[in-house]
Amino acid sequence: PLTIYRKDYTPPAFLVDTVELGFDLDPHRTIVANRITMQRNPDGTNCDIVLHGEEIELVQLRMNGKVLQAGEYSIEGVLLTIKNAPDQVVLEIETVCVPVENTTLSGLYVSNGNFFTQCEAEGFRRITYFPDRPDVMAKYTVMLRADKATYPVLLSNGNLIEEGDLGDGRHYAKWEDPFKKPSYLFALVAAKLVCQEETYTLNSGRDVLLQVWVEDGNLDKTDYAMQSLKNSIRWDEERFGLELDLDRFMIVAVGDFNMGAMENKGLNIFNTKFVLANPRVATDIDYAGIEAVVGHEYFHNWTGNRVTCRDWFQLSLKEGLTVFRDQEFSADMIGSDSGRAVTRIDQVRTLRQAQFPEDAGPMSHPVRPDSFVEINNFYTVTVYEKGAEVVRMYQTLVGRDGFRKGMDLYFERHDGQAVTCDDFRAAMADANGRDLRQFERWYSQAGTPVVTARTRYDAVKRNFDIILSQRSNHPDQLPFHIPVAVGLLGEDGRALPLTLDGGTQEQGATTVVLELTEQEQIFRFRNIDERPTPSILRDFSAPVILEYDYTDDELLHLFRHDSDPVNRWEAGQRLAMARLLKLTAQVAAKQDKPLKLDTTFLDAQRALLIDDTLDPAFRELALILPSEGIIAEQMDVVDPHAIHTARQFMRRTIGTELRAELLAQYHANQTPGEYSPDALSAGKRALKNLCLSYLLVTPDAVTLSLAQHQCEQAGNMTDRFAALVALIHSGVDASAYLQRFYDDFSSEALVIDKWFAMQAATPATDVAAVRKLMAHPAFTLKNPNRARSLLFNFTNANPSQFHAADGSAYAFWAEHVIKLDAINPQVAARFARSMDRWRRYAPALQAKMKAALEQVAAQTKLSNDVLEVITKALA
Ligand code: B3K
Ligand code: ZN
Repeated sequence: PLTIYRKDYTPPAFLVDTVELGFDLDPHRTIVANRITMQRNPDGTNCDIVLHGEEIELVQLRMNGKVLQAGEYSIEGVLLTIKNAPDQVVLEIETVCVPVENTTLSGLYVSNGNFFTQCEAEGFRRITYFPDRPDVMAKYTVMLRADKATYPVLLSNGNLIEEGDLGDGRHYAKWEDPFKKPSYLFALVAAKLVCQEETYTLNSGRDVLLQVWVEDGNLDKTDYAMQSLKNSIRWDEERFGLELDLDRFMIVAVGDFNMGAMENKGLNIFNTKFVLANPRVATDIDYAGIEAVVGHEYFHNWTGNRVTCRDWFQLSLKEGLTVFRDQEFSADMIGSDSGRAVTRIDQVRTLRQAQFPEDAGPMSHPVRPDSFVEINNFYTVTVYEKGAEVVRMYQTLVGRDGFRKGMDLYFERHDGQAVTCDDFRAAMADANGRDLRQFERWYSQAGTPVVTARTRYDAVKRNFDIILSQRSNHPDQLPFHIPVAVGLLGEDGRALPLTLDGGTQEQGATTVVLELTEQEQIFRFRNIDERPTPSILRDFSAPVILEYDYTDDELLHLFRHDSDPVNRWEAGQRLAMARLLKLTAQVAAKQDKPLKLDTTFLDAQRALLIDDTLDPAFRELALILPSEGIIAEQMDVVDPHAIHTARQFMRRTIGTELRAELLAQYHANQTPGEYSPDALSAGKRALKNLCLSYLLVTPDAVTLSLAQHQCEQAGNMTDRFAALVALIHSGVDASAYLQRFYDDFSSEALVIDKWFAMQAATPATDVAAVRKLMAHPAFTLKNPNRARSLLFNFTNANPSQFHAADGSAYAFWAEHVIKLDAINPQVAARFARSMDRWRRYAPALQAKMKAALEQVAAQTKLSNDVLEVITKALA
């Protein structure tokens, strides 16, 4: 397959002014008429008209009114080329596609009998021939025609300008988008749907129509999405001065969708998972996901749509920035500092769980990649979440106000344009008078930098030095520009006021941001009366691995007193990790000595658990042990079974040693009364349910009946789900509860996904049990949510079974990568990545993983998507 390189970018030879699309929608044969007006690009370097097209049948092509004959154009692969075209061109293109056969869910497809589109990144070419690249921005008019009874709702981008009947049972709707956009933001929906709608008044006084479209029967699940949309609109006005530019904004939910949602101009299309919620079917995590994704897609309207990407290598320009914006939105919606910290800790967990491994594995790539085979493989945690960290670092370096100035300048310069990550960095630098040239390396250099800290205290001169150095695993990399936020704690736990030598911090500041730009630098704090405990990388101020030789006592001190909640949590994670690694080594060495957990650690956990001055949500996070995946990342040779045994031992010990306190907190954190997804209530439920899960590691009559009672009586999905998960993880027979859950929710697809997911992730579920679940009538590989819930959860969230010694789960993986690839290459390629870290496992497992990878590689009919992932894994 062909590799595309960033360095090969050339501007388009022709620019498009207007696009008029006509659709005669039929699931078996949709006819698309496309009229494009284009003109030669004065900045173009090539001279031919180049259009993309894929899986569509060309019926007729006319240029400036004249039908082009074979020979007057050429089609090679996905490219249609017209040589020697005049400077002004009107193209009229008629094509046919077959939506009902489109299982890739890219382009125009059918889901539950309704039509939807997904065009990012390169799906528009599956609808019509077009210069399908984001730097070609045009105005679109769209005419939709379809059977009225089957597809009563006809939607596209922008404003509805005309609708009516065509006779013969068909009707039409004409839509016009007043804004120029790249083709990847085109969308249409033709469906039988209903909507919740509302007129909303912007700060400026202008009224806009907001709609959330769902299938009939789901209108009782749209309130939270609508509320989140209104909150998003208000937040973007207040925080960034950005107003909704359309008179109408629509969200449409679809059950078959490759990702979370899509920011099509004025017509966001969403995975049902990120729209539908009521207390009966959705958990607190689902509610938080809806708020974040509704916000994310809405914020794209400015960061992505009004200002878009020049090419797909710049994807993080819109995604990193928009993730950062949705993170800030969610944090601001909670409001309190402690709530904000909880969202930050969640972000750090995601980075460590998913992004650090990606950056250390075969798919490692810079935030702005240099090459790809299939762009859909680069919608990654690196581009999204690390990209968001990169944006966050600007804010850390120039401050909140400085960041706003940078954003203002970015829009002032680039509204209506397709630009690059360099353009964004230049706006930040210029608006703040800062030199951010070195900062470019965050975009160009892959991998997670390691920052090592050493300290020395001079009691006579009262100086405390922090010596920071940086290194990377890539030999030829240059030093990064790293903001390292630091605080110092006195012996009594107080935050010491800081005087940094040569610094400009405010009088009395207790956190300062050190800027590490060289390989090694010394930072000196003056007037320090006692040897302090350093709190380094506060608020996780950079996406790095921090090495510092903390003693247990220092970590315990930080765990008790650090005023920075992220580092307070981090100290607990370090304490736990040290123990987990020791226990894992002991299990792996098969020593006869019984495993032991020290009382120091248990006492620290206990003290935190019962500290009512702390946010329940924070306590919950601080009590969760690092995941098996995160532990694996710390080991040179991964032994998943030893990790599992060690972690289970720790969980069991916490459960038994802290039994009384866990029970007390379980009862103290009940949330009686009507369900509310607010952060405080959700935090209480999270803590309560964590207590329950610890108590159920070794269940007894009392704890078992608590879980059973909660399962039977819970008034919301969060509690019911948590109780059932605790039961099935406890080892007792929970089949009756599982069956009851299934029966109660058999008509709620998203809940059935949970039913599959919770079973897939249970350590008792082996590959044979997964195969049995796949035979269940409710299972299908064709629906991405369903496939993810069972298959992905098994390979990614059930490591002790995925790595079964006989390699049977690897063979299962290979079989289903191949099966999924024949249906949906994007989903298959994601699934293929479960094997990314294969080289790190013990030799016996590694050999079996390699054999499974080779089995997939040997297939002749692989998609580019899967081929790229497998080739890189084996390289
Ligand atoms: N921009 C879309 C992702 C499109 C996926 C292409 N395979 C969702 C988002 O980030 O908002
Ligand atoms: Zn996005």
